[in-house]
Amino acid sequence: MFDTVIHSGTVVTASDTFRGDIGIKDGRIAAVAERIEGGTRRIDAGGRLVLPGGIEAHAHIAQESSAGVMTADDYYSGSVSAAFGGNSSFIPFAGQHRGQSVDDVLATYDARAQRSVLDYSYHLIISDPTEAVLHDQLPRAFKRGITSFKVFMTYDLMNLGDGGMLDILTVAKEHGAITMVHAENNDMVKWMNRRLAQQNLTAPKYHAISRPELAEEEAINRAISLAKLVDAPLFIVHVSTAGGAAIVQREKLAGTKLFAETCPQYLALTREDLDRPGMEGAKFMCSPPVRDRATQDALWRHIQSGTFESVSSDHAPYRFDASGKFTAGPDAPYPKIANGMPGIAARLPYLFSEGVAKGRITLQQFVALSATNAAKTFGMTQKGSIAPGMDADIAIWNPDTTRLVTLADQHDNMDFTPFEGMELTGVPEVVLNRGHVIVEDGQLRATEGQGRFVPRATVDLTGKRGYLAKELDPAQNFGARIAP
Ligand code: DUC
Ligand code: ZN
Ligand code: ZN
Repeated sequence: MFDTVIHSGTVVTASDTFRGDIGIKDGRIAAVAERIEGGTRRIDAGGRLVLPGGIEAHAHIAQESSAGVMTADDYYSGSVSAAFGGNSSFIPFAGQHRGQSVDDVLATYDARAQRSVLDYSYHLIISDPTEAVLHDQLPRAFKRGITSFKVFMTYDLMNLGDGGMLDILTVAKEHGAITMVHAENNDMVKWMNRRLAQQNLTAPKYHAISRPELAEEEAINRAISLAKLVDAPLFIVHVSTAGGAAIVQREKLAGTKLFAETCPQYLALTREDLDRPGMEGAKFMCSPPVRDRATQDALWRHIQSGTFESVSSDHAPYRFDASGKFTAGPDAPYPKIANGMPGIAARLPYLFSEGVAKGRITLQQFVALSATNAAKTFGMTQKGSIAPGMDADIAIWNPDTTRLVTLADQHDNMDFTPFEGMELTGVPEVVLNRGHVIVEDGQLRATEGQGRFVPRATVDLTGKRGYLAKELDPAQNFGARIAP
């Protein structure tokens, strides 16, 4: 009766570890039991860990930056790379640039995503919150199950300003969507850029200097205040500072409707990497920038103690050539070098190795950080766990194999990986998406376009008390109606 049975493995969910078999039928998990006989196909997971397939909740795929630079990965190469990294689904961004309608943006990404081998959705980046966008186009996007947005507090062409953010937060809240934010203070960064330029300090390493920790901390604090004013859920992406993480921790304790992630690069790299010879440092430029060892330690402590829902890759693949980093020339000053680095295949192997294999986090935490929490936060209700009725999105890991990271193992369209040469323990050997084996024996088994769009549910705010500003409380504000 089963299409596939995965047997003899150690099954891990965000709450349990147990010896068990999994029966798969029509793309779903039909049974989990001590022993399951039969199956058209039987996969021996002896000596292996059977985990929910990863959900990559932060990736830039087939996306043009505000400066017009296209990522090297499209929905085929990006999803293939993610699959080799132990992921069964992903949620890249669909980016609105100013003047574009959300309907047109989504039509463009729908066409691009036809090539995906993984199930997918999009977070919708809003840079132009016109009345038509807010009250007509966004509600249409919610209706088709796009229940998360990203907004920017930095970059002149993306930054919404505080009023624009309040508008987006309010509309998102009305529809049960979550607003994600890139939190860096734009004016602090621009001021730093001017001071550095006056001294001709334009090498890649000055990118890290130009975006101070305080710029992130100030913006995280402000973003949370804006979200609290209208009691809207907020997700802080790519937290890179100890101070920023501490603010998130404090506000979670207060019951704020707040979620956050950090990324492997903030755990693995430091600003010294931007000081490699020649222009090599450009490979390590991302925003916010990588920091220092003390920050790495602090971020690990926040991972261990629950400040972050997820560790995401922020895969932003700009090649080390004129198509990516160097569209403004091989010696471009840092403000004109595309910032972002690849990492969609390395995210989970890095987190497993540095987290689980080194005893920093439990297997349960690994599963929560890699899949379960993203499924809950972003409304992928069929994914992120191993239980009857869920999609058969599964990754079978060999926890003992050690290998060195190579570019070839990333299976992306990049010409470098910032994790090159790192020794990592733990390899996702077999990956399934909705019951189809997509990676096995180091080979791709998927066919282009087999991934499906996943309509998502509204954000799960269970256990988040929220905040009622006095001035928005009709009982205290003379009856004014300000936000839903
Ligand atoms: N923000 C991201 O989330 N990714 C790449 C660059 C950026 O600014
Ligand atoms: Zn960002
Ligand atoms: Zn990003």
